[in-house]
Amino acid sequence: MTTRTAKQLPHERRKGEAALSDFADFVEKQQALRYPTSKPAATTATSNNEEQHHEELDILDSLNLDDAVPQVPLRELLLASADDGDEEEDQKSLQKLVDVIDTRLLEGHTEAVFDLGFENNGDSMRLTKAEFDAALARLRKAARTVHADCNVLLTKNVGGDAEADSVAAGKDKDKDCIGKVMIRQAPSAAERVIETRIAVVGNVDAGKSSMLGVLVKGDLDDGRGKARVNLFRHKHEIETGRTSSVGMEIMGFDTEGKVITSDVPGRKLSWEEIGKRSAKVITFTDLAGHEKYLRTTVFGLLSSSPNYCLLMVAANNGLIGMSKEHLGIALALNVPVMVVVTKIDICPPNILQQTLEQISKILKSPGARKIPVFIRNREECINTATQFVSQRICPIFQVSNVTGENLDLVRTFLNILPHHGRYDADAAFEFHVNDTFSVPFVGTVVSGIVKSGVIHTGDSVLIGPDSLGNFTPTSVRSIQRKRIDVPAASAGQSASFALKKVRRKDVRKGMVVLPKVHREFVAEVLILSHATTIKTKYQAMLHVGPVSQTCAIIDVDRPFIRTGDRATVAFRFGRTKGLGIVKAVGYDPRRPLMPTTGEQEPGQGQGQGGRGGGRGDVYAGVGWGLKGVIFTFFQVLVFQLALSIG
Ligand SMILES: Nc1nc2c(ncn2[C@@H]2O[C@H](COP(=O)(O)OP(=O)(O)OP(=O)(O)O)[C@@H](O)[C@H]2O)c(=O)[nH]1
Ligand SMILES: [Mg+2]
Repeated sequence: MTTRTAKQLPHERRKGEAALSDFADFVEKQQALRYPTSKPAATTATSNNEEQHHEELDILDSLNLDDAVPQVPLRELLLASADDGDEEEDQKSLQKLVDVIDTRLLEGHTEAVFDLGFENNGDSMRLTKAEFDAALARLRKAARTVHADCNVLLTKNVGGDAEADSVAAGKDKDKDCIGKVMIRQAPSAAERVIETRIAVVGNVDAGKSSMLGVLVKGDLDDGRGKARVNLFRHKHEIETGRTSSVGMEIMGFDTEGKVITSDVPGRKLSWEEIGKRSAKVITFTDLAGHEKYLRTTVFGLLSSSPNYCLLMVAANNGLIGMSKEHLGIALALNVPVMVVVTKIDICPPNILQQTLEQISKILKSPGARKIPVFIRNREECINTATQFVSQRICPIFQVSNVTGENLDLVRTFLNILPHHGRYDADAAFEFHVNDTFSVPFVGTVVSGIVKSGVIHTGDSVLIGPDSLGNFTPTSVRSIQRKRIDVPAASAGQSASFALKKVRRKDVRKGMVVLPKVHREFVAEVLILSHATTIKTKYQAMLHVGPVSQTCAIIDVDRPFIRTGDRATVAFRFGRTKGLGIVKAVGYDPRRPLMPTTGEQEPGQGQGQGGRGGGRGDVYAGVGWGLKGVIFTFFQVLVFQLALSIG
C-alpha cells in the first residue's frame, strides 16, 4: 500500500491529488447519468441560502402550485383553525397542509425537516409565540393523519428545551418565532423502514468498536475496552481487543427521534427488537484499523455500499497509520465523510488542538477538498445535519466514550442524517453477497445489499461466479430484512435471501445474484501513479463492491497510458493505483477502443492468469482472469487502493 511504496515527489503528489478530486466530480456526473431521476447530492462548495430556496421551489413545482391553482400561503394553512369555526373549511385547509407534508415525506423517504415560521419561498411568517404554538399544534395534527410524528429539533425566540443557544447569547437580532421540526412517518411495513448505512473506519485503537458499543447499548466505556466486548465475532478479537473482521451493528430511532434501547441498561437489543420498533435504522459496519486487516477493511468499505463514512480519530494520536488510506477510499467512493475525534477525556488540550488542526488541514487539502465544520453545540449539529448531503461539508465531533461528553450530539446528528444514496428500483436486479449462512430448516442463506432493481420471493435468479466462472440458477425461497420476513426487497436495502437448491459450500461472499450475466466490460479509468506505461495484456486486481478478481486489459483506446491519464481501461498489480468507472457491459472485439490500430495481438492478453485457451480465446471471455464477474454501468472501481494525501 502507500506506506510501502516509494515516496512521491511533491509535484507527483499534487498531480495525483488534483486528478483524484477531478475524478470525484467525474464520478458524480456519471452517477447522475445513471440515476437521472434521483436527486443528486449537492456538489457546490457551500449550500448557501440561495440554493436552499431553489430546493424549496422544486418542492413547489412538484406540488403543481402553478398559475392554475392559486397558491395558499403556508401561514394560512398553519393558522387556519385559529379564525372562524367553519368545520368544512377547516377540514379543507387541514387537508391542504396534509398534502404539503405528504409531498415532503415522499421527497425525504418518509421523513422531512420542516422549517416552521418560513414560507416555501423563504419569507418569514413573522409568527408570535402564541401563533408558533398554534402552528405547531396544527402541524402535529396534520402529520398524525399520515401516521407521522413531529419532533421539535431547534427553536428560536420560542423558549423551552429546543431553544437555540445563539438566542440566549443575543447573537440573533431577529425576534420572529421559528423552529426546525422533524416529521417522521411510522413505516407501514418492515420493508419500508428508512435504512442508512455508515462505514466506520480509522486507525487501530481509535475507539471505533467502543463508540458503537456505547451508541447501541446506551451505557459508557471504562477506557479499558468494556463497551466493545459484545461487538467481537471471534475469540482472538476478545483476547487482543482488535477488530479483525467486518462487524455489523444497528441503531434504531422511533418516529419521535428517540434511540431504541433496552429498558435494562447495558443489555443489547436483538436486531429483530430494534427493527420492529424503529422508523429509521442506521447500520454501522465496524471495520478493523490494523494494517494487517487492511484487505478485510477495504472489502468491508466497498461491499457494505455505505451512504456515509465515519472516520474515527483518537485525539491523542491524530490521523495516523491506516486512517489516511481509509479516508482516501472514502473519498474515491464519493460518499459524505464525518469525523469523530475520541478520547478527549485523556488528551491534553494542546495535543487535541494539534490533532484538530491536522484533520482540518488534510480535509482542506486538494485531494479531499472538504470544508471542516466543528460541531460544538446542538444548533451547529442540527444545521449541519440537515445540509450534510452536500459532499463538501465534513462535520467534526469531539467526544469521549468514557464520560459520554458530546455523544448526544452524535446521536442527534445520526437521527437527522438525511437519507442519501442513489438507487434505481426500476433497473435490472443486482444483489451483492456479503455473507453466507446455513440456517436449520431454512437452508442456504445469503445476505448483502440490493444494488438495483427489486426482488420478490419466488423470483428465479443466477448466483455466481464459482471457481470456474459459472453461475448457478436458483430461486428465492424467502427474504428477510433486519431478521424480519418481508415479501420483497428493493434497491438500496440490505437483505438476506434463502435460496432453493443451492448448498452453503457453493456460495461465498463476493458473489452476485442477478437475472443475467456479462463477462466483459468497458471502463473509463484514471491512473493515479504508475512507474511505466500501461498497454493491453496487463493484469490487475479489481475491486468492485464485494467483488475482488484479477482482470486483464483486452483493449485500450490509445497505444499506451501513464500516470495522470484518463483513458478507457488500464493498470497492473503491484504499484499501480487507479480509479475507474464502468461505462458499458459487454465488449465487442469488432469495435476496438482505438479504431486506428489493428496490430495488437489479442491472444497474449491472458498474462499469468491465462488458463490455456489458445490465441483469440481472450475475446471470447474464456482465457482471462475476470471470469464470470458481472459489472454494471457506472460502478466505481478502486484499483489497488487509492491515494496518499496530506
Ligand atoms: N479514555 C478513553 N478511552 C477510550 C475511548 N474510546 C475508546 N477507548 C479505549 O480505547 C481502546 C481501543 O478502543 P477500540 O474500540 O477497541 O478501538 P478500535 O478503533 O475499535 O480498534 P481496532 O478495532 O483494533 O481498529 C479501548 O481500551 C477503549 O476502552 C474514549 O473516548 N476515552
Ligand atoms: Mg474495533
